[in-house]
Amino acid sequence: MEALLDRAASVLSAAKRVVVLTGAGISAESGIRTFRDTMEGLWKEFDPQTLATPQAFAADPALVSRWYDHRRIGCLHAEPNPGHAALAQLQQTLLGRGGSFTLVTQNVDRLHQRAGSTGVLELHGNIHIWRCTRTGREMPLPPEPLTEFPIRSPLDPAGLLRPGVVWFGETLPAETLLAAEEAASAAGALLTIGTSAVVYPAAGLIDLAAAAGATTIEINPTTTAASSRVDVVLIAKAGLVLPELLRRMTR
Ligand code: BJW
Repeated sequence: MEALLDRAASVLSAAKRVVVLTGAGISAESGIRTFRDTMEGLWKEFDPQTLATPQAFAADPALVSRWYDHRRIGCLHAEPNPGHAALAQLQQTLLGRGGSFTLVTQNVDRLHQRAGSTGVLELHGNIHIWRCTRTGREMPLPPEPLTEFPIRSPLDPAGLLRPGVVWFGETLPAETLLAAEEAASAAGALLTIGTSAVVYPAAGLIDLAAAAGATTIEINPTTTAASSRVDVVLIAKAGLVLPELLRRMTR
């Protein structure tokens, strides 16, 4: 582990352009369940992979919006953890050295921004802004849990509010995806953290960077679909290893 940490730190220090791709695992230590963890309590009989689809919303908008509202409130109550904080500091460190840094996240929780990261590319939208199914107009929800589902749109009597996230089968925000792909294609190093790397096109960014010659590093407590394709695998929790990586880069 020591040698791998040193190697990762020297790769990140030497790269002029660094791209970080995060997934649900980086927020696990903030108490937010990962996407492919089993749910608990009220929601344990529901499969997130079934609920996160336009088909589920069309079939049962009350159920799907209640689930997203429950998760939205969980995100509001969660706090960024040392992994989020280390990434915000890594951005400052690398920019201060004249390099470039792009943080691409699949997460919808906004914890990176709350930790101080800037310019975050949110591939799968975010859970705090909802939009009217009729007008497409977006709006934030109040900070307390809603009580009536589905949520009627205040903009159109025939419209509902849906979460501003990207469901399976929906396209990612085009400009955000393009910016992420351009950054990955120009990266000297790509660090993938806390993602099972099974959802595309996000997982494809790892291959895009590798094909362009970047050194790839993974942080995850278990091996993933990407582990056999990356150069350095750090089997560890993000909240423990990221501060240590940063310490080695700045000592
Ligand atoms: C820790 C930790 C700690 C724990 N520290 N780590 C190419 C091939 C095959 C399929 C496709 C393809 N291209 C497109 C597709 C179809 C589909 C897809 O990828 N399907 C695959 C699943 C088979 N993709 C799409 O539909 C995308 N749209 C699209 O491509 O449009 C064009 C198109 C349409 C139709 C056909 C073809 C093309 C849209 C994808 C949208 C994904 N949306 C979701 C829901 C968002 C809203 C919500 O949150 O509810 O995004 S699904 C879900 O998965 C969520 C996540 O962002 C995403 C990724 O999950 P993530 O982050 O990796 O979480 P987990 O739970 O899987 O993993 C957590 C990891 O953390 C684990 O590894 C743990 O070990 C680790 N961990 N503790 C570090 N402390």
